[in-house]
Amino acid sequence: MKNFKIAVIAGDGIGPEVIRSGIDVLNGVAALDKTFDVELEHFPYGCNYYLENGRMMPEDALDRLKSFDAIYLGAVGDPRVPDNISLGGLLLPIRQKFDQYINLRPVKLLNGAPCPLAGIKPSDIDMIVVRENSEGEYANVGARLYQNSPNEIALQTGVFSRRGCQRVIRYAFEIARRSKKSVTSISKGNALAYSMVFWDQIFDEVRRDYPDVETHKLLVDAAAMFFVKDPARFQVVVTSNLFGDILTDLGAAIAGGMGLAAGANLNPERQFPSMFEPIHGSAPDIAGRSIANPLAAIWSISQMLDFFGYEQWASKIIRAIEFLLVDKKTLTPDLGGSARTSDIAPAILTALRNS
Ligand code: GGG
Repeated sequence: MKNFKIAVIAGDGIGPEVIRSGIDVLNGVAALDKTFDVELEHFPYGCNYYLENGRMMPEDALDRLKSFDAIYLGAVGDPRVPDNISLGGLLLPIRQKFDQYINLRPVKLLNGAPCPLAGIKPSDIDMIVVRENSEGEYANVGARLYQNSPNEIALQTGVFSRRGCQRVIRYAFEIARRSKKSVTSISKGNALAYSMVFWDQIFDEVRRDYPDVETHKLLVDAAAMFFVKDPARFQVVVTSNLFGDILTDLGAAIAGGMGLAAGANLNPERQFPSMFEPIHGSAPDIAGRSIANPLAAIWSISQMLDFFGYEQWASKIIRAIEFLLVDKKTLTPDLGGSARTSDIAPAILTALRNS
């Protein structure tokens, strides 16, 4: 029997509620599969931890997390804590220190999911966004000078290394080659003459190794427009940290909402644990009301199982989510239903048992 050790950081706001549903699905799948088991350890890191201890997680947190097979993260953010502290004290250091340089975010309109765009069918929105996840605009290099004076200056530098750009672009090409899809690189070389011209150059270099893969290049502003006007043109998308963050929220908006958007932070070499999360934040306005939609958290369990090599369970979970969306009987209020958060995992497990 294979045993997977999962570190759970439920985090803030609706994080603990949605993570509970994801864990129920994971345990349920393990019970149905019978060839693997999961061992969970909960870590109380997040904004409450910060308010008590002055930091988002203890100094040795990364050492503690290092030996796990995966990290399952809920949400980070609390109105009582500045956003740069909550993100910069937990999510970003985990991604960077564990070299989770790939952020895989599916933007896929499932059958039954709401779409605000007219005349769109599910097959028109089916892309995978490969976001650079370890450097770029989120490297957090910069300075504040002459603070609180009229001459005050803030500097924020992007970090784009040859190795960092090459490996994420190559990863996108490998997905595209395997799945016989096109790759679209999204950058902003016309305005960002150092970082993004460099990104474009690396993209051109890497694509020479993949003559079999159709490629496209777009400026990020045009890409944002096409996400809305013609999402069918995108299949595999590769882009920088900041652009990927923004475009995948737009992607969520066209593909069912934030309650259906999942992300995998991968260290493909498996030298460190990878981390799986719903991409939404902590939604403090609805926390504790049992109305949060846990489908994104459940989708991220599908990504975790896929990464562990259980591709069939990964697809079955997506089909079970799709069943709930089409059936409409067990959906949370954001999707037009009246189910509670805790109703969703049992419905997913019933759909899995019937599949
Ligand atoms: N689900 C984790 C979470 O709370 N994410 C909020 C966020 O601000 N994420 C930014 C990012 O993914 O870079």
